[in-house]
This record gives sequence, C-alpha cells and structure tokens, in this order.
Amino acid sequence: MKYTDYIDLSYKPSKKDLICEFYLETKGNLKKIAGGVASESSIGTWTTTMTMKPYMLKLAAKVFSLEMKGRKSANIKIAYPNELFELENLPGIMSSIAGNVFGMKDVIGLRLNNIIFPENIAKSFKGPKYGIKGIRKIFNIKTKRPLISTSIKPDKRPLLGTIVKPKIGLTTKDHARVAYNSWIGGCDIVKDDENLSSQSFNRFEARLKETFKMKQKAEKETGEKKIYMINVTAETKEMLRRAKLTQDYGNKYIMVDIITCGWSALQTLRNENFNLVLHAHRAGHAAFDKNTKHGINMKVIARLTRMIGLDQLHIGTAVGKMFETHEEVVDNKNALTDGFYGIKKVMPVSSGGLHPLMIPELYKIFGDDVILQFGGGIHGHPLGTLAGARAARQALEAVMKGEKLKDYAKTHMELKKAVEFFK
Ligand code: CAP
Ligand code: MG
Repeated sequence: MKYTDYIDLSYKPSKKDLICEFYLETKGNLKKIAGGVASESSIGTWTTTMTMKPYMLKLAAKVFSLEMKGRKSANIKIAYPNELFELENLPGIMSSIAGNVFGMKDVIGLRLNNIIFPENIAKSFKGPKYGIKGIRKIFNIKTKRPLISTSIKPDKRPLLGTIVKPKIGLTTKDHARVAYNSWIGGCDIVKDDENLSSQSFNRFEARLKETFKMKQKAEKETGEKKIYMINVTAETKEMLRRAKLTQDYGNKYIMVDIITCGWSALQTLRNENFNLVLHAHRAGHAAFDKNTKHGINMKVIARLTRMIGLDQLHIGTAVGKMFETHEEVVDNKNALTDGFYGIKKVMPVSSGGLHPLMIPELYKIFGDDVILQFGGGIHGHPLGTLAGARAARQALEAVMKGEKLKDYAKTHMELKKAVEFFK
C-alpha cells in the first residue's frame, strides 16, 4: 500500500475507532505525508511489502479529515481500528500513535493535539481510585478548632498546598519543620518537590517518619485534616517499595513524577491498588507540549494520566511562572473533569510561581475543585513560612467571602504584609 492509500476523506469513523487529531507541517506533498503518518502509525512502512496479506487491510488507519492551514500545513484526523490496540497497554498504544511518526524526515512539525478513545480501550485501564469525590471525602471532617474561621469548609473550597522550599538541600529535620509551619499556618497539603527523592541529606524513610510525625502534631493542634504528599519517584520496584512503606506508615498520599517515571511504571503503580491518593507531578512535560507545532499536547497527557488512574495532576496556572495560556489550562482541566465514560474525575492542581494575591484570579479560572499550591509564594513571605501560609489562607477566605484582599488585609496582618511584598 502507498501512503496515499491511507487517505479516505469519505470515511465516517465509528464509535469503536480510536481517533487522533494532529497538526501536520511538511516540506513534501502534504496529502502524501498525512497518509504516511496514518500508514507508519498503523500497518504500513515506506514501501509496499510482499508480506502484506489481504486479511490485514482492514487494520489500516485512515486520514478521514484534512483541513488545510497553509500551503504546507493542515489539521488532520486519523481513525485507527480498535483491533490495532492491546487493551490496558498504554506504552504499546503510544508506540503506535505517538511513536516513529514524529521522526519522519518529511515532517517539519507534527503535534498530537487530541486523542478520542473508544470506551472499551479507555475502560480497560483502572482510572482513578479516589478522584475529586474521594479526595473531598478525605477532607470532609468537622473542624474542631479552626485557626481562622468556620465559614469555609474544606469539603467545598479550593485546597491550599505548598511545596517545601528550598526544593532540595534541607536536612530531614528542617524539611519536617517547614512542613509543620505550613500546616499550622493554614495549608491543607504539604508536598515534596519533584527532585527530592532519597538523597544523602534527606533519606526517604527518615523523611517519611519525621514529616508524618509533624503532620500528626499539626492535625492535633489545628483540629484540621492535613496531608503530606511524599515523593516516591524512583526506579519502578523501588518506587513501589516506597509507596508500600508510605501506606504501612499510615500516610494517605504519595506523589510521583509521571513523565520521568513513564507510562509503564504508572500503570504498575496503579495496578498495585494501594490505598493511597496518587498525586501526579509533570516535570519534563514541556519537552513534549511547549512547541505548539510539534510534540504532544498537555491535554493528551492529562487524559492519559486520568485513564491510568492518578488522582491529582498539575495542569498550569495561566497567571504564574510557567508558559501555559488561560485557554490551554482550561483545556487541560476539561480533560480531567469531563464525562469520559464515567471514569472518575481527577483533581486539577495549579502550581508554579503563585502567591496569595493571585487567589482571586485563580478562583475565577478554577472554581472550588482545585489544589492551589504556593512554594515561593509562602516560604518567600517576609515573615517566614508560618506567616506565608496564614496569608494564603486569609486570601482564600477573603475570596470565599467575596471581599477584596486589600480590605481583608486591614484586619489580617500576614495578608497585609503579603499585599505590600508581592504587589
Ligand atoms: C512550584 C514548583 C512546581 C511547579 C511545576 C516549582 O514552586 O514546585 O514544581 O509548579 O510546574 O518548583 O516550580 P513555586 P507545573 O510555587 O515556588 O513556583 O505545575 O506547571 O508542572
Ligand atoms: Mg517543584
């Protein structure tokens, strides 16, 4: 079969097809290369082979939509027959639809902007164990001795998180102390940074023990539910060992770097079915998704993460230090929270260059179902971590009450300082 044999603009995809939407830019004949993408990602290669059998022609992918964007670029849609894919094997699926095709010589740019999965493939994966509803349940506790006010219950509002900073280098004791100050200041969640694993200055087990102890102390003192998301990122067997250790310890959450660990490791982690909420950090994602003309769209990564079954995922801020636009962030959020055959919804996480004064804008973008994370925006407060966490909690409370931060700051000292400092 020639590349152009993989084009059929009259084809109407069925519900069983897996559909990929690509942006394609080429220096050659656009139609031919579009067919080439369908060919090389299904049953074809650069030449007709003598080994091709008539019974397998039905497995050929088809370009069924080609919308020119310029003389040499187009948005194309490709339908892949269901039988091309093994169920519950994400590395296998990605090796087809997001594999060799990116490297074809005649392709200047190829970006996988969307995947529409048929139900049987999507549901062959576990999906999140907890998702937004399960996470809300964990926080659905009576606040006995609130630090600030009973008016905002943690089962409805955005959850406040922080990342221990400096990101690596602190000793185990200092790490646990920063976590403690964050919790008693008003954070619901404290997480490790993505590159903290088990370095000599802060070993995993010691950190789990110390920080968990501080979490319990903070829960006792505040009467609030507190969460510690410890980073288990490591080689797969070691990652599982750390996850198990965390579960045995009684800690409810772990975090993992999804891009550097890879789809296979994530499936393995999810298949273990730990009683752990899985937080997904996406360090490295921009190597795939920052270039709008090549690579893989973040909303695709979000979809895959949901399908495998992590419970929370970083999806950008639109207002912080990272590059994503408001529109892109909303697309990512939709990939986590739309219908998707009833697969549980993933909690969006907004993080990266945020400080308390951005909460009003963030609330407009995300609403209640989000974790807002502040690293520098809390530990950079001129009066330190405790005050920084209080300022963030006060800012959130002001927003939930419909008050302006500047007005609320008149009676809340930590927020006042933050307003002066971060403006
Ligand atoms: C945030 C953060 C996160 C980024 C990752 C950092 O800290 O810990 O890793 O949010 O980006 O190291 O930058 P700050 P994204 O609050 O101090 O910026 O969420 O976009 O994946
Ligand atoms: Mg980080």
